[in-house]
Amino acid sequence: MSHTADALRAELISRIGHRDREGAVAMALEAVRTGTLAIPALYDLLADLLAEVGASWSRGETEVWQEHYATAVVRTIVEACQPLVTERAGEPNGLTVVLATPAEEYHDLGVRMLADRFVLAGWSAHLLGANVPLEELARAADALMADAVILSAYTHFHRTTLRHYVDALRETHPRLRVWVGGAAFAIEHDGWSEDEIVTPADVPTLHERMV
Ligand code: B12
Repeated sequence: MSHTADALRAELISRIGHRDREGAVAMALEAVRTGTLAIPALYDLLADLLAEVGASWSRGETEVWQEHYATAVVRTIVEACQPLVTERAGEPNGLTVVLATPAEEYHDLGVRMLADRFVLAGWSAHLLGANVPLEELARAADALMADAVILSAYTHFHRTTLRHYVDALRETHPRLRVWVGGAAFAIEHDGWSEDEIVTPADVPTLHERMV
């Protein structure tokens, strides 16, 4: 992480610690507006920040409500970036992606950030959010004429559900590309092919895989 990002992360942690929600949001938006930090770099920083808050909870140094508070501030920052994402959207590539997490997976902040990364890369992105039943996802993919579906999982436990979603979609929608990612795949990819798993860094060039 760059020196600027390091300094901003430390300042954001401090503001969140002092319950200065408005200050934290203003500071993050200012960094993006002035070009100090690109939107994807801000999102990487925010993901790191939450991982740090989570680790601090594991060590018994942070309470659950404080973790929730930090998550709520981060979500506000991401939502507040919306007009800037629209302003900076990539040249439209004519492709549409639908993003969701599977049933019982409530960690959807990562996939929320990912939707913006797709917009910045020129895709039309439709976010369905967390805990989406397979049948509803399939209906959305049809209605929105999706070229690709992105599924996210934080915990290893949800990989079984993801496997079922991917296999089922492949059967009913053979022309749809289905990619998975998220913290559940951070350590190993057992049972998954390299072609099925993507990372945020892949997003700017994913359209090249659509041919
Ligand atoms: C916020 C949070 C919650 C919130 C989620 C709110 C929401 N709407 O997202 C709530 C309160 C709901 C929650 C609930 C639970 N949580 Co929780 N939670 C967290 C926390 C603090 C932050 C997670 C987060 O949003 N990170 C930031 C995002 C941006 O990171 P990310 O998801 O990894 O996404 C990045 C990349 O992975 C990538 N990405 C994500 N998806 C995808 C997909 C693709 C295709 C690609 C390319 C990339 C990609 O994009 C992002 C970077 O830009 C973590 C702490 C930690 N250490 O991370 C615990 C944590 C994840 N939770 C945990 C647990 C255990 C739970 C609960 C079981 C708690 C409980 N007992 O009820 C429940 C489970 C609920 C469920 N069934 O899903 C554990 C998971 C342990 C594990 N690995 O198995 C953690 C690690 C806490 C801990 N230290 O134990 N949680």
